[in-house]
Amino acid sequence: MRYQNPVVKGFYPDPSVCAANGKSYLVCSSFQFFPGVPLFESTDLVNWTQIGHVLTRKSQVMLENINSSGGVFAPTIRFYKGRFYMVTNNNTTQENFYVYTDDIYGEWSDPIVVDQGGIDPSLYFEEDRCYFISNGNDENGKGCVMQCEIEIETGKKLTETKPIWGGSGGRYLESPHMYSINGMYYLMAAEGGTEYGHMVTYARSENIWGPFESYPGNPVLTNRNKAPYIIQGIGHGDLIQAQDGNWYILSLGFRQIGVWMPYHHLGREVFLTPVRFGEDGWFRAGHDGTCDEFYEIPGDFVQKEQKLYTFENTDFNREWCYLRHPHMENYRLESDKVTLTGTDITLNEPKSPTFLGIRQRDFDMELSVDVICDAKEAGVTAYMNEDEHYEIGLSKTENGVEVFVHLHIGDAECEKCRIALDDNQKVTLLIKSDACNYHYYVKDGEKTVYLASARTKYLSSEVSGGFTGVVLGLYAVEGKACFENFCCRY
Ligand code: 6LW
Repeated sequence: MRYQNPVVKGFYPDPSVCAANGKSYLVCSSFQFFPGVPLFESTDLVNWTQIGHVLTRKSQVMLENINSSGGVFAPTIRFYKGRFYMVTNNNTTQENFYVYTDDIYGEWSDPIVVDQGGIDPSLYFEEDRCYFISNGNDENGKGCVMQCEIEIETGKKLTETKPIWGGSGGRYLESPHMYSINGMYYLMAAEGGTEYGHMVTYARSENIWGPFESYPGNPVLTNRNKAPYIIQGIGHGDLIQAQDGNWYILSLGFRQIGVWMPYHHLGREVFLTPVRFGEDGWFRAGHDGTCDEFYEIPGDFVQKEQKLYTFENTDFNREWCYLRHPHMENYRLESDKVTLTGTDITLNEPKSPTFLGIRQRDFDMELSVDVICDAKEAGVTAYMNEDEHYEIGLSKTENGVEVFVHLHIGDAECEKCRIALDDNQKVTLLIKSDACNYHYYVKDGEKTVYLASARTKYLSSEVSGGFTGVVLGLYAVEGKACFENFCCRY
């Protein structure tokens, strides 16, 4: 069957995947967004359906007043003896912790903290032993993969933490995962940093503590030399065997815009690359070690893509998210309607404004929503973080309602337009986007009135920094607003 990358679109970075009960499960990082760690299910590794989140209770994850792109870093999901484990790093508290569940559709446990530093923790189970792996530095301060054995019931370390592999020479050795395949241990990792130089590398050993021999063809997967090519940043992968015995890497990557000095604003997404083991026991990935947009793979399935997102066909506990820990008394979520009560917290603050977000999944999009505004400000934001975001919104004034388009780009703030509306009971706000621009409109009776445009470039990771991507948020500040007929079409 032919499929197209990315297989999960929009800001779903740092994928990790495991097989269980004839299906595959995938998790992603979530940073300052709540609930934490989106969770997906698949039967073919190409079609992924979100089934929920792992960190659904505030008590499982500290997000209070955390910085943007802090909070929940790259997770790993593993399945051992009927139990799922998700291990991650809260980068703000600098803690590595895991939670577990026996019911993938149910709640997960409270966190169990492991006293080993570094980011990108992973677990490897073998004969009732559990190895805890993360990135770190050796005694000379050089990046390396660190490992200890833990007691899985308590998280207690059973051995010292030891460096086991120093990588292939790239910077930012991250995302280590251990596998046992045909009697050998394979240790796969990311190097190069999570941007244009990103890559997947690996090493193998007969012993879980090493010494590890680097794959002579490292990096096994990278798009760093592929140009001009829309898919970049391929790295941070997890290896998985499909039910038919074939191997794949699920990794992050991003879709760049432009060729020279490119940029990307949708965040890091999930890409699937076929892997082949050679007679020599080394594996190779993709097309000469690169990830392509299209692949033909065995299997009788069709790649389906959801093109339409409405209140009715989504679930507030699945596709939608909040910033940090939301104050739920400010959200009234009904099957066809959302009422938000805005506080005095604005989108410019690294706090929890009244904000209900859904990832932007593609460049070309048409979003419309009807808003009844009884607030100082309410509307839709294309939100990268508190420093970079664009709004189309309504303001309730003494004389009625005004519509505005507001851009916030670092230290530059700009109101592109503000217009008093005649018919101001229920107003339809409209955004049309392509790769390079957002175009803003309001429906005034039967007429669609163009308001302003703004470049996607200034919401990109290259401008904003950090690890997130654009999330489309319904929001309100000081007062109530009701949103109906939400419709986001790709
Ligand atoms: C993550 C690191 C990385 O923990 O970015 O892509 C960091 N790699 O491995 C945040 O996503």
